[in-house]
Amino acid sequence: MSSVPVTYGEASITPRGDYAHCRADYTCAQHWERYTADQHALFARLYARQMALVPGRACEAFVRALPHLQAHSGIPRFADINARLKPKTGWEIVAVPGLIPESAFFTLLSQRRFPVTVWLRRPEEFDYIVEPDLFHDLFGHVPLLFEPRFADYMQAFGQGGLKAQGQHALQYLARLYWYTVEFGLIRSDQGLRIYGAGILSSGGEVEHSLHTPQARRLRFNLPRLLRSRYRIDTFQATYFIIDSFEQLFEATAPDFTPLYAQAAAQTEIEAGAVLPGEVDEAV
Ligand code: HBI
Ligand code: FE
Repeated sequence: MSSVPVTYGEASITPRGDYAHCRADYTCAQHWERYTADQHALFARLYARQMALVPGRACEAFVRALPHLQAHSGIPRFADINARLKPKTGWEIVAVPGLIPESAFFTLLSQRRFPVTVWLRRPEEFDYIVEPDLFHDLFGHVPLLFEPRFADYMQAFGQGGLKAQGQHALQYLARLYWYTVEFGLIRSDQGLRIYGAGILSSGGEVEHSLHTPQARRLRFNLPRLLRSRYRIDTFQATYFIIDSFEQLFEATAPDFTPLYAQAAAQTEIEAGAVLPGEVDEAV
């Protein structure tokens, strides 16, 4: 399987990673025994950096699930995490060489199989990396797969993605993924919290997402979100806030066809743009 350019957000990236040995569904072996001591140490440093940031800023379900990763001292075996994850929500993580074509990605999500990249960033990429690597996927995405309602949403998203392909609507689903799974915020009794993996695995965006006055924070509004463009190479300029994972799951339950038609008939909204009459949510 050769590495073909993959759409990631609004960019097309020729992914890093060894695709020569992956299966037809793009899954491969983790080869945990091949990670070096330096890579385990780098992973542990990334983990420690985020653990100094996420308590009090990540949503409760994320913080509660982190111990299931057993990742504080280095890179965990995916099989060990699956032994705890599968009984909880029916999800399992599968190893992939890196970014995979959208159809393969959606297919895995629809089967409750989350693709986790096997390669880890280089030390010089400690602070920033564009492509999802092992740390982003494992630390950012896997904890919330232990949360039943979010786990249901992720499978529904995969099923929706398979349907969207026939309707040439992947760009809209990519925006939904971006503004929820990657960069979503959620209301809690203790205040605004983060559930987006792209924020939770980032050294700088945790603070930015909750506090910077430069960013827009809007109530989750699906028609508005589906028109909203975004950037993959800077902190986000707009965030959407949900009230609960139930709200997210229910909002995405109906047939999206009319929503796609509505989005296609209206102009796109630039990242960070303010529409007349729109007000930011109180943070
Ligand atoms: N592949 N491994 C992997 N991980 C992703 O997050 C991913 C992908 N392929 C496509 C993709 N994300 C985005 O285009 C989603 O919006 C579909
Ligand atoms: Fe991601």
